Amino acid sequence: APIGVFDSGLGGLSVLTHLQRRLPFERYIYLADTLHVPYGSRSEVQIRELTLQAVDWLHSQGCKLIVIACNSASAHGLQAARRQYPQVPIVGLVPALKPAVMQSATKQVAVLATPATLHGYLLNEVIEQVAKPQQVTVHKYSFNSLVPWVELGMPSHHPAVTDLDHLLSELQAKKVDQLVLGCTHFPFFKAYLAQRIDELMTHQAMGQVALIDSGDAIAKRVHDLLEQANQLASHKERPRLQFYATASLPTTEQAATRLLQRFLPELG
Ligand code: DGN
Repeated sequence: APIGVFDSGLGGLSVLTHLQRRLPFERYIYLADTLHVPYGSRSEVQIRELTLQAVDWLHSQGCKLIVIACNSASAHGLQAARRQYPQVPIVGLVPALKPAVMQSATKQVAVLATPATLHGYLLNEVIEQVAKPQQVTVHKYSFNSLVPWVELGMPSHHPAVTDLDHLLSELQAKKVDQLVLGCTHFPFFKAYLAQRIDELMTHQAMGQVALIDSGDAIAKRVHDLLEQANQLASHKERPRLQFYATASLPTTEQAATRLLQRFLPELG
């Protein structure tokens, strides 16, 4: 049986890549809700409804496990989805704040995510339980330009580039040394950020900033769950990947291909 992977758009492809690396024998069904992307600025009720619809569809396709590869959808739809489908393991994403808190020397960390994730209960619980006791300050950032930039396949001239540069100057001013990429769209610009940080460091305009995402931890979690349930594929299942989108925009397929070819080797 396949593993279902769902995101509001193409961001979840960053998670899919980690899954495919760790679990290369598995078959995957990827669902991008391109009709409704972006989720980040929608209401909690809308996000929950859309997430339930997506999980429902993946469930109807016979998925043995479902990954909600979107922090925004997990923040507002994970609990409801688990209640609705108790018989299927459902894995959700939360910004990887824990490792950031543990590794921070300056005790200043930043989370870059959508407003929905930043307001959500899942993240704020981790802030209370992990960051507060360590006396680490968590700075929250959100830019509307970032998700649409990735959905377009990251063309080089886009307002998102200016926003990322603005973010870096903020991080420098606040002495942040850990940046959590709290949206599955964001690992795609890891390489750009790393290069800019290097340039700024050369000019002594900035200290080192570690870039942290949840992709590999999620893949490990999925592996462990399937292993425990004795459901790991024992040989290569075909087709390896079926890609579905809720709106057939001609640009979606092009953008997905571009992201996978051009930016995936850099995901790290
Ligand atoms: N990829 C989603 C996330 O991880 O939060 C957000 C994208 C969106 O729909 N705004």
